[in-house]
Amino acid sequence: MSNKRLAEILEEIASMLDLEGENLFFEVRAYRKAAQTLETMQQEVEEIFKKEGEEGLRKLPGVGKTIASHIIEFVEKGKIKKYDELKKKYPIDFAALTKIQGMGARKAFKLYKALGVRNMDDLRKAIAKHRVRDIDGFGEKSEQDITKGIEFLEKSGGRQLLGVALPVAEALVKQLKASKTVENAVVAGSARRMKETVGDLDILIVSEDPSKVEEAIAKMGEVDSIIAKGPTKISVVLKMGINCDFRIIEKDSFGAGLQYFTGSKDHGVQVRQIAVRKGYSLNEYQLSDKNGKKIVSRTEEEIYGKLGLDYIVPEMREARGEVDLAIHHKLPKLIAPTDMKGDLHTHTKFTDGINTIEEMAEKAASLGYEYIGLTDHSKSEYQTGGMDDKKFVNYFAQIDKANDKLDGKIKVLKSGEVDILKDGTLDLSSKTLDKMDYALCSIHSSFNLPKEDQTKRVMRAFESGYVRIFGHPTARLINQREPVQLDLDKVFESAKENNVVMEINSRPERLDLNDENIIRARGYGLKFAIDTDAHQTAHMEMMRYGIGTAQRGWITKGDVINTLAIDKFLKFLNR
Ligand code: DGT
Ligand code: CA
Ligand code: CA
Ligand code: ZN
Repeated sequence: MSNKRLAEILEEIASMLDLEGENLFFEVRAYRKAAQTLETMQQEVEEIFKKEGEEGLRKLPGVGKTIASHIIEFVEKGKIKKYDELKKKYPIDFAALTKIQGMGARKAFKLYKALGVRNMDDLRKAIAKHRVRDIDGFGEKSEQDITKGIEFLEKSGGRQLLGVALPVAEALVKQLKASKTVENAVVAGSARRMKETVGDLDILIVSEDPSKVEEAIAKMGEVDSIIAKGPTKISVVLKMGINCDFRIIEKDSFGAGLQYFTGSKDHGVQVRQIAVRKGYSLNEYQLSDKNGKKIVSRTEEEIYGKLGLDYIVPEMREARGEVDLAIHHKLPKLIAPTDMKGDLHTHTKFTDGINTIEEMAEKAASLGYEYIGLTDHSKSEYQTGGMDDKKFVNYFAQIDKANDKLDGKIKVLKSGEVDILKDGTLDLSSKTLDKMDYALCSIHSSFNLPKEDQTKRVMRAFESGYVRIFGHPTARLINQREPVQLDLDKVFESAKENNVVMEINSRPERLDLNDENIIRARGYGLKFAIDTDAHQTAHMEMMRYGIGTAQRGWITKGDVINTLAIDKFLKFLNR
């Protein structure tokens, strides 16, 4: 039995009643409110009912006589008559269809009435026959939008890249904070944990006037439409294609709310278990003692502290052992953005970048770096204008010139992004490779080799002794291309033997290595380079995504080579 399923059912009843008619407005709202209560509650309603009966249920916010009777029906019989009856009239898979960007229950119902569309399969068929464009209120553009929405869902499971979602979340927060009715607004959920993809955004709002907040939300340009609203939660579809849940909380519950809605769910469960072991209880409002009296609620730090835990940063909250470390005061001190002293993977006009050497160097200097490594492509990447050995001679000469001009402001390092060819040889001569301060080597072709061959290819490259950094090691593109098949244990072992550093590529579609593979690589004692793979100056600001990913992999400053000051870094290279 799950609150979640029941919440879905109540939400669906609300949608169906909404379709039944305007006069049911208050009923619709009541169902939505109850659905919200259930969705975020920790205690199972079944448990409440067994202990306290109907009376216990009716104490829940938004649960009146009718809804309590539905809950009881569901607990006792596993179904709800009212739902089943409505469902006969609306045999539509609302949950699936409304995941499509811009598709609400109303539109789904129109599709059903006009074309008999009940589910995704039906919709796909109707789209293929171009029947949607002829329905009143749809049209060709709307048909195309639905097609795009379905494609996005299929490719990504509906999850958006962090690098796309987080800036939108931050823009929303900024606008909300500027609004008079909002005291505070912060990003929570997976975006705050810097997870590589985001299912939906979660934003917490402190305000005493929810109805004004709703107005402020509706006005924001990023918002497509409001899909559900109540006094504590407003859900919207964003134009970007994913949803955003805004939770309105009281200032006094801010810490408890933030801890709860940051997740992850599993981390939250573990933290609440600690509370229970101490005879306390923790929910989204407060940490309470056994008499239900509040202990703390205002900040996350206080909550972790009163539970005897060190503060755990959001990036680590994935139930991977961090709670245990926090109990024993053994959490690692994670890398911070200010630790970075250089970027080791960047491109210029010499291949497929758009800025000059000097422009890239100036940008790096403005970020406070001591060095920047230029890694333009080798010749096999011909579509990028990849350079042969001869062209690299000129490239390095231009870097020397730039260094003279920069006069110590920042050091430009000579490198190249050298293709690891299909057979594991490198794309440039050893003469060229010897002139580099370091070589960053990557796979850009033959992505589909069988695991054994792919692994051998990489190991052969490592054994050449020239690979200093292994660029975007699995070559995956999130939502676009699967990682190459590698026996990572063998690759990591070989990397350790041959002093190869693993890259954490900060580009939002790469984030390669990912958090889990970082943890694995750390187990082999490997070092990391966190780079942006910038193809223009602005890309250098994407370092934050690489750092977030590194933090999710429990990386410390000492694990990362480009946190070394320039002299130490050069020494490291010459080791
Ligand atoms: P996402 O949206 O799939 O990228 O991942 P999250 O982590 O943002 O998940 P979401 O949006 O469903 O919920 C936001 C946070 O709210 C989640 O990280 C923890 C909390 N939360 C949501 N539902 C539950 C629940 O049923 N139980 C518990 N303990 N926490 C929940
Ligand atoms: Ca979320
Ligand atoms: Ca959410
Ligand atoms: Zn690159």
